[in-house]
Amino acid sequence: MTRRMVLIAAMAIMVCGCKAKEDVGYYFNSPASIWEETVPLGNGRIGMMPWGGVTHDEIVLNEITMWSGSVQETDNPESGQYLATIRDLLFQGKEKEAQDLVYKTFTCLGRGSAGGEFGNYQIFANLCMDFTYPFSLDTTVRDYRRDLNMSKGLASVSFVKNGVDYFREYITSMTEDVGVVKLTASGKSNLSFQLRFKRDSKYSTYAEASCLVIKGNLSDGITTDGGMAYSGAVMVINDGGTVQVTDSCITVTGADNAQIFLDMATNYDISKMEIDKAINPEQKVLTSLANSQSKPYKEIRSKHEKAFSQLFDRVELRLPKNESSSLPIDQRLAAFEKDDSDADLVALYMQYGRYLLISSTRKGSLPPNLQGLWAHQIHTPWNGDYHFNINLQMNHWPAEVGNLSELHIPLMEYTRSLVPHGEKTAKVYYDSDGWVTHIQGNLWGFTSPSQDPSWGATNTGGAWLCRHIWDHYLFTQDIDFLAEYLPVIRGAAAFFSDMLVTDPRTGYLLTAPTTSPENAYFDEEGNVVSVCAGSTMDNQLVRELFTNFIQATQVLGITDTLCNRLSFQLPQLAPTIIGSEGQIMEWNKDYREVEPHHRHVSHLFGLYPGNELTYSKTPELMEAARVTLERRGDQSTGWSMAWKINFWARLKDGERAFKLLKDLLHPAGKGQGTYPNLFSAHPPMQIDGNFGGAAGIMEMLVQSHEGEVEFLPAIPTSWTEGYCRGLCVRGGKEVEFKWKNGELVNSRIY
Ligand code: FUC
Repeated sequence: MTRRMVLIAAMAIMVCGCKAKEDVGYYFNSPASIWEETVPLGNGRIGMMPWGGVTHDEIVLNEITMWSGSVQETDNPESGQYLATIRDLLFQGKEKEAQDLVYKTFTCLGRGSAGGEFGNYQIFANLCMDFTYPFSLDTTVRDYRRDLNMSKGLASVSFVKNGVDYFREYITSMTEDVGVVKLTASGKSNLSFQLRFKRDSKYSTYAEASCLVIKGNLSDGITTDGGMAYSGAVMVINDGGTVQVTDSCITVTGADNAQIFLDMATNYDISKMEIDKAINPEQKVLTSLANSQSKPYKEIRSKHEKAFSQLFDRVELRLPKNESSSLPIDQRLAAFEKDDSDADLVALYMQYGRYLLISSTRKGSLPPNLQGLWAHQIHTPWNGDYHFNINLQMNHWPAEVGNLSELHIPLMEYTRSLVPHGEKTAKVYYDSDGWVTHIQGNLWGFTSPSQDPSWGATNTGGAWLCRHIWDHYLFTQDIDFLAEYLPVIRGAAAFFSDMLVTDPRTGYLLTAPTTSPENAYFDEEGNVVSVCAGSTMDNQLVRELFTNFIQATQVLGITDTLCNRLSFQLPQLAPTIIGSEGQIMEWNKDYREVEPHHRHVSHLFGLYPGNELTYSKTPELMEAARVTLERRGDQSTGWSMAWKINFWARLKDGERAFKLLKDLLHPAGKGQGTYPNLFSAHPPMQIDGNFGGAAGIMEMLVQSHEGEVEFLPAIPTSWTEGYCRGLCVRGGKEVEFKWKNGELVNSRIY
């Protein structure tokens, strides 16, 4: 059977999955010894990561709005007057001088992200649990096991001590919107523990209505506690024994079983994208615990499980297993390095990406940030923020194809929330219509260029975010959605239509000043320079943005004069050019790159996630893309290797895509790859690699960017057989397919 099928002529051959479905997950046989061994739970708003210790357990708690910072005036009103000079200098070949001027004049006001004014996503708190056990001289612990069940969204710990079976189950309920820990012990009165909150900054706790409450204020970026108010509460429902609540802890003594309920909240209003002083987070959490604690755990758990699996079970992937497939996850990861025939680990990794998306966002919430939802520090790497030159977008690569389309919506809503801020930035810096955002974002509407132009001058963040709107439409065919979000795409297109400038040397329309994220080149004098006029990524992004907007108006039957202007400008955009080494040129001149192995591969945006480069349209550019990747090398940060899996999949090279996947799955230790809990290592942990890697596996299995569906475009020969159900393709369809001896046996598009 052919692997390519024109979408319209969809075949309807039943594929037999045959085997009963097993839950997807992994386990450890010891408590976590580092945070990267804890297992992530989340319901799109609150997150929990239990360490699972026998005498001391600790749950890292997260709440998606937990951000320091505040709305700041960051657009520099002086900047616009320098734009013409900066551009002239660039076009005169005085790149270094242009860059110096950009550093002086074309940045945000204030200290930006480095100074903390910008704010950062951070841990909510830790919930510490200290256990005491009935006295015994025998201190051994037997049969310890710590599980993550991804199909159901559950974590558990079980062990035997002094002949007593202990069991803890942790959920972040999708339906009650609270965290619950169920604790059981066989026999009677064997459960005694103490709970308290811990946080590495100023906070207070007190007892209220059988709850232990934590509260505090975050920094607004200027003062230490003038920002967001937060509060969390925990309470215990016991079966036997006693419970005592003081201002600092809850003590449970001699219970048979117990349930811990907890909730967290801030006074940030996502729908308004600002702090609402009228919101009382303490009241919120106390009310939610009062409502949920009366419900039987069994009922809470089964509702949660149903809601979770309704999302998770949409996709199934079966790949060959070997004897390592049943090992604890840390050992399994290490074994895969030596023997990659445990292809089932690849299926697990793909599903883990879907699991993380289900857990870290939901309708009405925020999109996952650099930490996803899971931060264990106050000062998170890169502020745990939103980066728009690859990272936030990569977080959403598995959303559509992975059959979690509704989880793409928070990104759209976030993008739309940037528009009014970005309109102001567009006027101030570029005297242009429309809206722009540069590379960094936060909860406070920051759209200015960042403080350091070497990475902060990129201005195509908004253009890139808009491709997600169009792709969501392509996958869902949801016309109402497209109509609702058309103004966002229009605003981004209007901006570029206005700000593009003609390069007098070539006649091409270019973005300027800009960068090719976050690489630098040597100018003719040998200076290291990042700021440039036009970059290949920008050209490709703007070309795609204009094309998508025009197509969207056609789909919606709208007449818009902007389309005429864009159609006139499109042929004037600089094309993607092959450089002297046969590579895709990264900038508009064939400069020598400072870091040939740079982690960003921005000039291949048109290969993936874009679709400017394909074998049918641009075979010579596909060859140049291959050369580019060879020159760039394979080893890099987690997200970079994840991106390269997608590139090689688009180049239809299954062996090389698999090689990159193996690099990504390399046990990270202190370096790059994957941590024991399967979190991606930049290092440190950064969630984008997980999402990009999951998307890469999907891209190896099925592609749909050329108006047809291609099954198994890039699988390695070692994946001799497999079964896949539920991935989505453009055109609003799902697929199911099965292969044997590397050949498609049957397939279905529905
Ligand atoms: C970009 C990348 C870095 C890191 C940061 C969060 O700036 O270049 O590698 O991923 O985002």
